Amino acid sequence: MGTLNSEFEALKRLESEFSTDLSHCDDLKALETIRIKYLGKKGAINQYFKRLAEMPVESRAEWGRELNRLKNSFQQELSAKSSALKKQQQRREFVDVSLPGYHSYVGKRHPLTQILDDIKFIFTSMGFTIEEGPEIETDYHNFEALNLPPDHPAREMHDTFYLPGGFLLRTHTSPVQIRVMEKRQPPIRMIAPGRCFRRDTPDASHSPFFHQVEGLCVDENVSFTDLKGVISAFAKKLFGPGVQIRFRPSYFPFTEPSAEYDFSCIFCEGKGCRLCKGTGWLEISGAGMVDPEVFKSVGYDAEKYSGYAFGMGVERLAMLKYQIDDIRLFYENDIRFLDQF
Ligand code: 2NL
Repeated sequence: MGTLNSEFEALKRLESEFSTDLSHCDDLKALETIRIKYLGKKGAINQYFKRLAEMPVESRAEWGRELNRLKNSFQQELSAKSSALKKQQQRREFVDVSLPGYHSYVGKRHPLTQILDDIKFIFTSMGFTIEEGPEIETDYHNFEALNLPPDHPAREMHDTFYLPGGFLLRTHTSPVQIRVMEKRQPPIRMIAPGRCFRRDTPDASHSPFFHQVEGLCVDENVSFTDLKGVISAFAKKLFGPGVQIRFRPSYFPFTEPSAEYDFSCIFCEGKGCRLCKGTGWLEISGAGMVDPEVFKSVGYDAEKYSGYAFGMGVERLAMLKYQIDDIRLFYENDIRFLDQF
């Protein structure tokens, strides 16, 4: 046995080895191995106790005190570490693996955007361009250029939001077509999708704002037959190859002749149901041959050129396609509604 000092040195090394072992330990099983190594029957502390008898008598008391201090300190540290590890384990077990996981929500396009994208795709595939224009318009572009002079009774059809300075919120997207014709010579084949505004009190089928797509084709020798062909192709691409179309005579100041067009009911296929009110037909919108007065407004030669125009309501098409019975649902941004499309 060496000097007492070197024995105490050895205890210090043991103490620091113990703390290193403890700091590397991260589960209860490893902690038990450490306990056995230092405090077990054949552990380090007991080995030192056994050597007490070999000590010089005068040093035994001090040596014994020091060993007991170390033993108590090891015991305390082990039990503190043990409860810390137990707590950590409890926290881990708190995760209930039987619960359904969090799912990350995948966003979708708004149903109006979806149908608008379909409409744009169908018309661009047939050679139409997509044109846009301002929502705040002049009286001239919204009404006058479309053969609706200030005193025209047809203006009452549009309850208009008027703005200061002679401006208004466009009641349809026709002014976009006027602006395109002012700038460009035929041939023109375009659609004008966009938001429109009318002073309607909201109910299941009315909203003070809504979306419209208008189409316009101007060239030499454009006929009503071309209009029928384009509307028919559009109906079949949007709702399926079985869809029939029909035209009924009508009146608009900006077209002559004018017509309203219907699609055969996509729900009952023409047999008659609640959606088509038993008629077998769904009213879609209006169309016609561009009135020569409109060509005069934009400086086109009405003798040389002819053209057809048509309109359609985006909300109405979406309501038919997705069987939605209240137009207001489109604007409420209720995720329970939007999630269904
Ligand atoms: C409807 C359906 C329609 C047009 C819009 C139009 C545009 C120009 C010239 C001629 Cl620039 N027509 N658009 C034509 C027929 C119907 O909309 O029911 N409107 C009240």
